[in-house]
Amino acid sequence: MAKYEDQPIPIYSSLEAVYGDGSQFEEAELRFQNLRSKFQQVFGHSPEVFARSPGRVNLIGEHIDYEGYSVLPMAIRQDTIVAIRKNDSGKSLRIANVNDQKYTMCTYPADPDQSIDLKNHRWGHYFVCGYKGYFEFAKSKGVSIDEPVGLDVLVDGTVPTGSGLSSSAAFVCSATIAIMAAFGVNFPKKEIAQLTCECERHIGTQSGGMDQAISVMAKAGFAELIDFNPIRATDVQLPNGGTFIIAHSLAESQKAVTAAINYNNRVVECRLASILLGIKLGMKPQEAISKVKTLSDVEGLCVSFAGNKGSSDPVIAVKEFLKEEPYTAEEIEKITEQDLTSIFSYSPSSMDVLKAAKHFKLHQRAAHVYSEAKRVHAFKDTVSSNLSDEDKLKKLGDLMNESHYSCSVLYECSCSELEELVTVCRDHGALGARLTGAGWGGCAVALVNEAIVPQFILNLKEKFFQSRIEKGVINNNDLGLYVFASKPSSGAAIIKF
Ligand code: NG1
Ligand code: MG
Repeated sequence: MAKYEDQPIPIYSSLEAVYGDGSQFEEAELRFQNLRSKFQQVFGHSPEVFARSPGRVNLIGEHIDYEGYSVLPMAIRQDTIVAIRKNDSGKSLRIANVNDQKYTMCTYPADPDQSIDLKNHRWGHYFVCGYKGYFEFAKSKGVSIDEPVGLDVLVDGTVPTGSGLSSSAAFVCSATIAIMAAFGVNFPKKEIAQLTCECERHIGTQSGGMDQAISVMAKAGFAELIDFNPIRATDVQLPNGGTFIIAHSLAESQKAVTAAINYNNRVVECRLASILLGIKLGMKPQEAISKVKTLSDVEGLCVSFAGNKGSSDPVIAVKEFLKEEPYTAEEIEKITEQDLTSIFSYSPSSMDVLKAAKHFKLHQRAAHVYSEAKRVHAFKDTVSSNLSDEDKLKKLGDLMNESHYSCSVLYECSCSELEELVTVCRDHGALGARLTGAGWGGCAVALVNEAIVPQFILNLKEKFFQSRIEKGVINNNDLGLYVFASKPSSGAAIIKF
């Protein structure tokens, strides 16, 4: 049998196969019934096939996937389901949502070459990412494509948006897989993981590939160590006795809208840090600019430098060669001997970053990335060590706390609500707690002894959520959407009844 990542997306004919036979199945049954009847109502015919893909919680390894480093997420039960049918009569993509109050129907031409209007963000843009990406991929694979046909699409997502749980990847992956299923094609999971990552970049964030990789390749019961170049997933069996609790800070992070000052800004800072390190460690400026894309590209040079000082830690080189005070563009250009705008001229979203940035904190960003990359391996090694489960959990908690500190202080991707939430988690018995996903809002993940889970959730309610319920930020009845325990769930699937 082909290796797991070489297998295509599984096609199931029953919901039990996807959702098990517990409460998740019952909920899924209702969702699929609703999707069918609503599809009929909106489009006048029934859907042909469904695809689902889950959100994820990242346990450790934040903001390092786009630098080429391994990360360690697990899929969560919340997912996006896309119902689809080819629509030969029209030449348009009609994208509707079961939540039509919040997400009104979006219509686009059935044209794979259309450009996405990034200045006017609409929820349907994520579907078009999948549509464009699929055609680019199919072309590169030599799949023969008929005239582009229209598609009718209905979406039902339960991953909270703007929460660092990858609602966007759940949508992009389920959309792309649904489109493939509608065209009757399927590919190995690892290729779909790569393709969907590229798809999502059409939305203007320079994402790494973590979210799509875990959404496509997850296996129930396991977290996954995800490696890049090439994408690979290794099962990680978490120790017994610990539960991961996800809690929402209630600050929504609109990454697609704030990319130029947050997410993409950090991607640009990392690239500049890696170019400068390359130059300081002996590369010619032009050579560094053309060859060095990520901090992982210059890690070898940094480690050799550290080796002369009796260490193997690349952060030693960061301390030696990148000053702590923020760099101005002019200071960097003196070293690169080239204008920043010409270095990044290939990337419109990076040009937006340069326009918005006042300075660049290269030392801090590089120190975060190299130290976080190490923590991922320490996490994985702890899990597979001979320690007792109790000692493992304690060590994993410590690593999560260190990761949060680094995200907050060095990478500056936290916010006051997340700081408060993480503190409340730790004050009420969490072994470790950290922001998860891109940050600047969204969720925290806490590792908690199984025995205290109910009390822990009650404490969070009282100390973090109660005042927000009173202010009307959220409704008491919805609390379960904002704080919940999570088990590693399964990855993407196609469902055809
Ligand atoms: P979220 O915020 O969950 O969408 C983003 C990126 C990831 C990764 C994390 C930070 C996208 C689609 N995802 O996740 O690739 O870089 O931030 O670790 O942009
Ligand atoms: Mg996202």
